[in-house]
Amino acid sequence: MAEVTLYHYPLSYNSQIVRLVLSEMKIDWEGHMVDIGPAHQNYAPWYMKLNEHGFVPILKDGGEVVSDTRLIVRHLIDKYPSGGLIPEDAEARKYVNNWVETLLAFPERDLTHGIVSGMPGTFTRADIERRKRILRDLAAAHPDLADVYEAKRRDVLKLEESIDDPSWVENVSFEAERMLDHLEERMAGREWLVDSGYSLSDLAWSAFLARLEMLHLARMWKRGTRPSVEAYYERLRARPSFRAAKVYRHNALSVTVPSLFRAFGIRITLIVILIAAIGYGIFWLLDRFIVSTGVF
Ligand SMILES: N[C@@H](CCC(=O)N[C@@H](CS)C(=O)NCC(=O)O)C(=O)O
Repeated sequence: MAEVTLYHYPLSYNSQIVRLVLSEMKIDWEGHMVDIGPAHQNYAPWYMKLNEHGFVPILKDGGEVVSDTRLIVRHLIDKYPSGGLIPEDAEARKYVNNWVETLLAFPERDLTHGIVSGMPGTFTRADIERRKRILRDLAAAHPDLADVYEAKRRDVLKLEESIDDPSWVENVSFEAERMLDHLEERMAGREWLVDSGYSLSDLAWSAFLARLEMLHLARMWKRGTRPSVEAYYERLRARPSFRAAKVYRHNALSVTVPSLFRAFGIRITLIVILIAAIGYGIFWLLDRFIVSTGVF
């Protein structure tokens, strides 16, 4: 049995960063999936007792429990051979740490939830209402954890406020563009961000770029927009850790559908999927045969 257990979720940006670190550092680990999708297993009392913020990832290493991605990465690098992820040179180390801090501080959650529109956007908003209800019920059912659940409910309200503010979501996308401009400039004629080779900052960028691609924002660097970033991302994608850590998924359904089953049961999930498929089908037919033939 591995010493290290990671409580994580396949689609979580922070979990992906830690999985990349574990893979690059060749650390043997065991995964415990905590469904932060509609099943909200991260709100379970046992989990909130491990991490009162109800976030993934959490790392258990022997008897030690470490929460927060920054601290988890630090813990792993301090305890195990880093495999060159941290450069020896002080100047390069500072540069690497700055990017890692920036990429970890980026409000990825606001972008991921705020950018979706149409039917997925409607589901996202409905799920936020459901989260508030679940947290209120859990606070009533577990008085010993009432404060923790109330704090988590405030966190959900903050997320709701952010994604309901189009100018905030626009600012966050703009910030991503600005960071990509820096990256484009830096990567011109370089293989990795620092001369000593692939580092923790490249690792963090690979999770960030994969997230943008999953949000259908790869146009930010494709088709000649930022050619150095495009070539750099290809190199990042080619690393064995990128595949091993399952950083990019072309389709999130393999994760979200089981989560829907867990949350609502098979029958209701199948009915919802059927209604959504019919809705999309009608839209597709209208678009293809009526709008494009000029009837409207
Ligand atoms: N400060 C935390 C943030 C982690 C975080 O935002 N995790 C997200 C997934 S990437 C999460 O658990 N979301 C569930 C929720 O908001 O309820 C860290 O660095 O680990």
